[in-house]
Amino acid sequence: YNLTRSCLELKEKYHFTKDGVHLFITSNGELYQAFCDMTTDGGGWTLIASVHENNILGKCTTGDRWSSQQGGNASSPAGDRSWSNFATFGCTEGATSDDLKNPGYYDIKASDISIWHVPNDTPLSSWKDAAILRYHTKTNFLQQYGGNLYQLFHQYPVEYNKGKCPDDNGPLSHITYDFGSDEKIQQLYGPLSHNEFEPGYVQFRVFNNEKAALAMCSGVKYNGCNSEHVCIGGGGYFPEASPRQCGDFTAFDWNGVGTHQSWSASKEVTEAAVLIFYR
Ligand code: KO2
Ligand code: CA
Ligand code: CA
Repeated sequence: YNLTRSCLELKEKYHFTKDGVHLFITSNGELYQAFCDMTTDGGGWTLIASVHENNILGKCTTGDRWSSQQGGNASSPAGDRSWSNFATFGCTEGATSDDLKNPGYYDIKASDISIWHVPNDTPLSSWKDAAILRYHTKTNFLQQYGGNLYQLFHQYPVEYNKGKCPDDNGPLSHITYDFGSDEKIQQLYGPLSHNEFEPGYVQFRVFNNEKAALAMCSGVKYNGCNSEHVCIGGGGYFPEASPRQCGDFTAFDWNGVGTHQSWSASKEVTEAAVLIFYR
């Protein structure tokens, strides 16, 4: 068959029905492989990224590709800019052991996203069964923001001091659960965070009290302004107790790593990669 640009195209043109890894081509002719979820809600989902926390105690250090690998510093307010550039990294089979960003992130024109929270180091064949949460949007919201996250984040830059909480927080969509529930999301984050969010959504580019920018609140709509304990990815500067909130999983460890006390998230969510699919 001729190479396609997404799992959706592969499904529609060639009727693939099983989950697995396939070869794709971008509009410029770049080849890459990606995992397809061909079963959830009719399938056609392309895995384009994963956000993985390799060391929650490393504050914007090596491995913090979705925030900054250069330390927390006001002189790099947008950090490594991975949300809005053409850099790619990682590989599909390593999506639960390191960060992944493939060319589909910017090349595919999509309508919706699907998210799986998968325990670190889970092998590909077990991702779906091992996931602690799986959900997707069905609102076609991405169409309004250029068809992918690359375009969305050009409209809503992930950069310190580009806006304030909550007035300048970015787009959101309602989600449908494929595995999990609102209650499960509540359980995963710290008790003090519960007063600040509403489960059942995914939201992009939110600010916190100190005007630090966070990229994605996965599973929740953030109403409060201490989003650094729940939302992931971000710019390169988080003023509060700098650099303690800087990193891919920002300040999930504010009251201890995995303690689930006060603002700290559970060990379960702190040690699970966030896999992002387009359709
Ligand atoms: C706390 O005790 C504290 O945390 C706040 C953070 C949470 O994101 O902004 C402030 O730093 C505050 O000064 C204090 O350190 O307050 C409900 C209050 C929590 O962790
Ligand atoms: Ca990382
Ligand atoms: Ca705070």
